[in-house]
Amino acid sequence: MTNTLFRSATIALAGLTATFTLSVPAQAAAGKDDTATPQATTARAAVSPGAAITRAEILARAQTWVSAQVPYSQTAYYGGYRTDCSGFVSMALKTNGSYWTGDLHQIGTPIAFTALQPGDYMNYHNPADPNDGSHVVLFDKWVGAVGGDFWIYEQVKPYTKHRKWSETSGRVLSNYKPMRYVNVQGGAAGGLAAGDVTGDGYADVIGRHPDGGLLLYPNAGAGAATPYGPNRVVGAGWQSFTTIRVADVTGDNKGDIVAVRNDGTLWLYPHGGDNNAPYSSGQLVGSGWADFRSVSVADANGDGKADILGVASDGSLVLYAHGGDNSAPYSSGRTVGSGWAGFTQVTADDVTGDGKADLVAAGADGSLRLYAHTGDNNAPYSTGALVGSGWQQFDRVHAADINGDQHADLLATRPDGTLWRYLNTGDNSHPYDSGTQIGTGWNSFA
Ligand SMILES: [Ca+2]
Ligand SMILES: [Ca+2]
Ligand SMILES: [Ca+2]
Ligand SMILES: [Ca+2]
Repeated sequence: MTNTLFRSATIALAGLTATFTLSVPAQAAAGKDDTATPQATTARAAVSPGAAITRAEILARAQTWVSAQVPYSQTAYYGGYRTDCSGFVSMALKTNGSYWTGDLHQIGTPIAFTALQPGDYMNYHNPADPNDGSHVVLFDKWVGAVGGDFWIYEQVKPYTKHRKWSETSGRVLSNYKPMRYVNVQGGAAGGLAAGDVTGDGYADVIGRHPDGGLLLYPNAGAGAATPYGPNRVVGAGWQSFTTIRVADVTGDNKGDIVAVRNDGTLWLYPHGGDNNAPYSSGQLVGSGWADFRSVSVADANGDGKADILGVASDGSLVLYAHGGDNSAPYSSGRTVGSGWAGFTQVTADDVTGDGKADLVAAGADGSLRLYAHTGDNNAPYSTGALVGSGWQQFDRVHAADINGDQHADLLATRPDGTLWRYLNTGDNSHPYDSGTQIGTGWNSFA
């Protein structure tokens, strides 16, 4: 059953294989990945850090150069940034001007290698001869265990790459200093999920602490001004999962957990029936999921069982409809869209109230778009309607029905840890109200 899943991921990876085969001889044969722009001989404009930026936005910006296949050059510019390794990282961080490997440390805090999170960077500057080996890469995520192989974005010849560190050559990892951009805000996206765990029709929240502890915040129910108050611990050891989502997979109206582990395996933890200890055992239901940039779980086709909508690295939107068998629900996927890599947030739930999940996506420019289900399960998402702006201030956005009217609301966190609720007004052309802060301290989940 997992073969089809694996094949789907392999297809996407095959594209990467073809591109880095071209690049390796060009940039690594001499053991020099890249060369920095010499500061002493080149007049440089003043540079400074940019505004606060979320990790999701950094990665989305990096992806735009991958998608555009921006050619490597130390003298050319693209979108205002120099098209070498350090200009690329400057672009992703949205700094004012292009830094080089010799001063990128001025806008970063040194961190431990094992502390790397999406959007951090690894800088190697060789002061003796900046043209000899100096390079900088943007950290994406771990391939498997923390501290092992990892995915990077980087600007190399012939053009921008998204690949694993193991797919480079001639590099010495110890030369690279892990850094955290001074203006990066907020946590990684995977450790927060919203969905009705308890089966009362009101969406609850699941949060995962970096130490692996899993907390359930049951929704206080009808009319609650602050629905997420007291919590309880419902699990431990969840730190190996990169993405945790809650939706009813099994069709019993109680939210199950669908989670992607850092080795790319997909796991289903069905709600066992006890709301105090709902997720006691999980089952392996897929592999090859590390390739997905985002994974949303919601009932797309209205059969009462949650499906998966994944955005692959190449920006394609892939729908894995629940096949009916709860022991192997997601055996085959099909592409139902393209160009989704540019969104910083993608979340799915039934916004319009027709029983079929819609997609809500935020762009790096802060625009919020609603892709309402067309009603055609073969082509469920066609065009997005602009339904909001300013959403770049949120590092996580989740669609879920908070107030029990069967129209999905939005739950969002800001990098400062505040939690915000945007209630669905019922008007599908302007579905969300102006938002209310309903909590603090939510940046502790990552
Ligand atoms: Ca509930
Ligand atoms: Ca269930
Ligand atoms: Ca379904
Ligand atoms: Ca609602």
